Amino acid sequence: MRLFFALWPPAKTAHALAQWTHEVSRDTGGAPTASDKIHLTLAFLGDGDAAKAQTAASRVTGKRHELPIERGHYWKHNKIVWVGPQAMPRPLAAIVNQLHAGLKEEGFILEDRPFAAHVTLLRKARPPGALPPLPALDWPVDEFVLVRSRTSPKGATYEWVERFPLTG
Ligand code: 2AM
Repeated sequence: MRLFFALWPPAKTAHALAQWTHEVSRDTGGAPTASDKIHLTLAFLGDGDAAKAQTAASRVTGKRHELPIERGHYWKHNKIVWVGPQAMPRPLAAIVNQLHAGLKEEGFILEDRPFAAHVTLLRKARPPGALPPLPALDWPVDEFVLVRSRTSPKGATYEWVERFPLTG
């Protein structure tokens, strides 16, 4: 069982991303993320105490904003195709910084590497040629969620533990 915090896109946005992924996969092969599992991870906690994570998250005061999905990219080191913003939106950086600081105060040990806002769409993909242009997408960030992930031979199932609305 693993816990993580994430942003979830509206269903329409997820479908558009899934369609784009399908197009990419004709070139690269690989395993696409199911539409309802498309997300952007804010913090990965691994196996931890959900109550402590909830305490940290409830202290975050963030502003609502839009997440621009402007670029697609391939990471050779883990063979994933992902999309994300060109630059980290300031309100999102503020949320991530507060969340990470709060989680550390609650005793979580987070990864040392700098946070990279990415939405994984294809795993085990071959390097793509040119990626097709991304569709126009709306991804309003009104809340973030604490998610419990259970892995089985069939893949991961996600269960939302709590939603944290942004009020600013
Ligand atoms: P990924 O998409 O780049 O694999 C649930 O596993 C989410 O947590 C995924 O979005 C995953 O990112 C992210 N994550 C970050 N660090 C992870 C780790 N060490 N193990 C598994 N997932 C991790």
